[in-house]
Amino acid sequence: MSSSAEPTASADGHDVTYSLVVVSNRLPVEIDVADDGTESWRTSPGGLVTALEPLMRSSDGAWVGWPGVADRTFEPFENDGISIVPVRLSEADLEDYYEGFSNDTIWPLYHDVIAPPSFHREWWDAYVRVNRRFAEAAAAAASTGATVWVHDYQLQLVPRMLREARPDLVIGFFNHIPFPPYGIYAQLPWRKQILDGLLGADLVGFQRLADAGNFSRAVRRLYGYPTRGVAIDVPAPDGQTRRVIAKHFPISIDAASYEELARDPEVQARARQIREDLGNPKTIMLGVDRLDYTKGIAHRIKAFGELLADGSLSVEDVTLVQVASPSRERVGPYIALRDEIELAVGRLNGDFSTISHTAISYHHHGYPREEMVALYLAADVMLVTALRDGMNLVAKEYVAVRFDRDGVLVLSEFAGAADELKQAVLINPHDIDGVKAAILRAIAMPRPERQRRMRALRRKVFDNDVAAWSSSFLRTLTEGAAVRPGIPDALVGALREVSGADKLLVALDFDGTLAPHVDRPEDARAVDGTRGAVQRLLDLDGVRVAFVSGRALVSLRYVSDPQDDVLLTGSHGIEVQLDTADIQLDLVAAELEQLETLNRVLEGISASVEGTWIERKPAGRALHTRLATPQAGQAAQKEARDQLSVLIPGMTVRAGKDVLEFAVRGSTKGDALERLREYTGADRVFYAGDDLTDEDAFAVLHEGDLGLKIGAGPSLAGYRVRGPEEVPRVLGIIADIREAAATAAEARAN
Ligand code: GDG
Repeated sequence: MSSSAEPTASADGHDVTYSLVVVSNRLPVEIDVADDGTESWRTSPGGLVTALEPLMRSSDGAWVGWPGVADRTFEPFENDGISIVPVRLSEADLEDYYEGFSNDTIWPLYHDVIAPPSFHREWWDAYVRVNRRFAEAAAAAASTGATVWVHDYQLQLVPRMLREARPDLVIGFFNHIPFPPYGIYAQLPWRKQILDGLLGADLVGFQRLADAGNFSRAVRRLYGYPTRGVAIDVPAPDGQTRRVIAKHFPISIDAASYEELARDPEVQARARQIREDLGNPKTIMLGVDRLDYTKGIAHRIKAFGELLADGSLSVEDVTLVQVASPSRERVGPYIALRDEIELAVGRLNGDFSTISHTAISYHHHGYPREEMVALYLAADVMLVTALRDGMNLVAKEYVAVRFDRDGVLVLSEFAGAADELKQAVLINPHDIDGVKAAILRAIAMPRPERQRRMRALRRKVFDNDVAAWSSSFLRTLTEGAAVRPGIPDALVGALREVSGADKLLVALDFDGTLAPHVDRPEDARAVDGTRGAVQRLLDLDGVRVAFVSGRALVSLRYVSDPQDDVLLTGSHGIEVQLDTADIQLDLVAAELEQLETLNRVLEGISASVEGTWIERKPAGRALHTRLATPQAGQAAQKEARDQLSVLIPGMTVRAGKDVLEFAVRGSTKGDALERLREYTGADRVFYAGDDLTDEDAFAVLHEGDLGLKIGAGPSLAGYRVRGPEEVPRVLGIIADIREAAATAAEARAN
């Protein structure tokens, strides 16, 4: 029997399935061949992996993708706590699906046809074939009702293929590159098939608002489906309509880890060394790009060359460092681009470099991340001149690294990042005079202005980091997905297993699990049938029932009106009542003082924002914002976070639905469940819960335990039902099974 935190194994014990499956062209690992020929896997660090790691590591997540070597078959394996499902690509697949259709048809088409896209029918056939292979691998890896998140332009047909094979799945797609305006998109001979592929998803995510708008317009033009705001109503085979959401989710980086690297003394020493090695110029300008025609590298070189030629700048004072990391080196336009750029660099250096000063320090290789960060630290001016770019993470990395609040970002308005990073010096890279003026302005910018802009930029990047990005995408995806009513067969089987325990603990969250959510917390009541089902369990030998809540225990007792034998834990485990008449709790003097500060700050905020109120908890306070406007609610929450992070650093903060909870003592429902397990001596646990705080409890379940998630949303729990109305039946099934077993045992004894 599978525990809820473990992947499920089929009868033959081989096929393992997962409740969260990420699908991308490349896996987050690459093969490392040692001198003696032995091979091992190495994690390739990227923002996406970092963002999804916590979810993936919980071991019910898997990553499906190509491992980076052609014509090799690898069995699924685990690397660094992440389950990896490799998809095989042949050399021919690579040429036609990857280099051809993905990088020489879709890539240029989606980037404003900066280079002319090539249309070849055999490339399209390969794209369909390989997309199907990815879809099949994902379908085989996904457990019933799993969430599958497909990434990027190489896999646009996967959502539809997956939906056809597995209508039970919740499917999300994120496009990392732009989605073009209809006038350009319409050139694609397979324009209807691609849209249909994407419409197989429940949620289609884009970098910019404009991209999502272009997609919806294309759907309207080519299919005529009604769209309103972010919603598109797509006809479904059953004659109903299925709602697809198309919305922008600007991607970001793991900003804190970049800042941490930048604060490393060795990295800082390296930054100083770089400046010295360049001959201590007054200004270092930096460009970091994959060598790609979308990045506007030639435009930047042209502008710099003209500034040197007209005497506005001199190589004694200013050096441009250009990292152009090798990319797609077998694709035609990229071969031509490399020649073009290197010719321009060579010419410019020939014209302007001196023996002691090089105009452009050009590097056609990839560097370790530490070196990139040292370069960002050394750069006074960062040049991002993309002609079209989905987001451009380099711009965000530069900002994250500059904890000294210095440095100037020159940023193309055609990069997605420009939507958020408005305090950069924004440019139109096609306007060479404009670029030249921006460079001069950046070089001469007074320090207070540099600092003011950098502070604002940093706020943006740190507020929306990659973890915020992925959780916002997944939340939107899973909240939109409906969970079917009824008790799935697989759940009945799992209940049978868990009910076989000698000592069984049935631990139940209250709000959202036994009782539907209501506006006023004091009005919450368990659904009909709950009390009777709980009583049946209490009457059984070897079964204990506990309520596990985030509410203060008195409040839990009031709303749940529990039978005497029910064990209670409140305030996420800070308060307990285990077969005693009284609630147990202890706080030390320092914690009481912090509690007072907390109270004062929140009362100040709540008094000034209508629709917010404070809930008192024994070891903390919760700021509720449900009745405020979304903007005011968010602003109030942010204000509370900001003030309290300074006044009481290290305090536990927990975000729920329209509520922000602060606690002077960290404790989770996971802690509560551990304590209950120990107290009852249970050898198996059944836990049911509905929200994020219940995930802490699911995370501490053991092999053989059962986690039941109530409602939609990403979860570590292995099973799911629609809402509290199903829970009495689930409890009834446990009671039925144990009663039947007891009767059978009695019969045997007689
Ligand atoms: C696509 C979209 C979107 C580059 N050279 C080295 C190196 N890099 C790292 C950078 C950055 C990443 O590669 C490049 O990301 P970008 O966002 O700038 O651009 P694309 O590769 O085109 O990415 C883009 C992105 O997807 C995410 O959605 O933003 O618009 O085109 O992290 O630092 N890293 C190391 N050495 C190098 O030499 N270590």
